Amino acid sequence: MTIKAILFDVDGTLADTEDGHRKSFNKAFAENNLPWNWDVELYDKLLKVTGGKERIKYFVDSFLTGYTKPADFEEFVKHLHKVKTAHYTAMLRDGQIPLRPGIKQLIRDARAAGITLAIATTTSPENVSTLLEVGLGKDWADYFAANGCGDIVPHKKPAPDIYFWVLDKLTIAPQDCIALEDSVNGLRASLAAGIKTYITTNHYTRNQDFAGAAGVFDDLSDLGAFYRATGLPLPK
Ligand code: XBP
Ligand code: MG
Repeated sequence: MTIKAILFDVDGTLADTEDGHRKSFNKAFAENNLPWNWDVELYDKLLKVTGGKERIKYFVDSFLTGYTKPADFEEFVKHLHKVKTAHYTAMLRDGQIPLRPGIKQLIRDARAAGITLAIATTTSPENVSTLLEVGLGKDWADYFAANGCGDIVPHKKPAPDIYFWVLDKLTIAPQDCIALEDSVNGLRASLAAGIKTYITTNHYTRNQDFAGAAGVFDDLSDLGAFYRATGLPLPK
């Protein structure tokens, strides 16, 4: 297999973002006078559902008792999520969430080798652009031939929709790509789209079941090992 494209998940994969998301949700709740606080243990459970708005609704439906939803609940969730996104992107702009080890070099090496790069994530577009502008520079968008994110598809991961969207945009076959993911939800999405998938784990995903993955790494600090495992061309 000659790898023609690498499709990157964002949260947990390009950067260790989930605690930044968690703290930003909590700030949005506090500012809206909600006595909700997501600690690490609870957030681990809430990560079962991808997408920030979907996660808030899952929390309300499955973890709250005695809460009466306001009549405009959908709008309220959108508002909370907007406030959360403002806090999260401020953290990114402040440099609080760096790219994970090896990511910047992998992107540079793959680009130099003529491999197409793309984003396939559930997170919001402004989160992707801010993370990558800070991590890669103002010209970050030139690196990626497709930027699949947020609400552009009807079903978020573990549904394969975002991967199908990206494959379509790139007009490339799944057999010519690899995906880089960090979670079982991401893995289910990429495998369902027929894409060979490598995993880098993090605090929240370390103990998940990655059956079906082509390889599982703690991180990409040893890029040589990753290139040997994937068959990606080593830099000259
Ligand atoms: C990541 C997510 C995201 C973030 C929050 O999943 O589930 O929803 O937690 O982002 P994956 P938003 O890495 O599998 O794509 O609040 O912007 O939705
Ligand atoms: Mg992820």
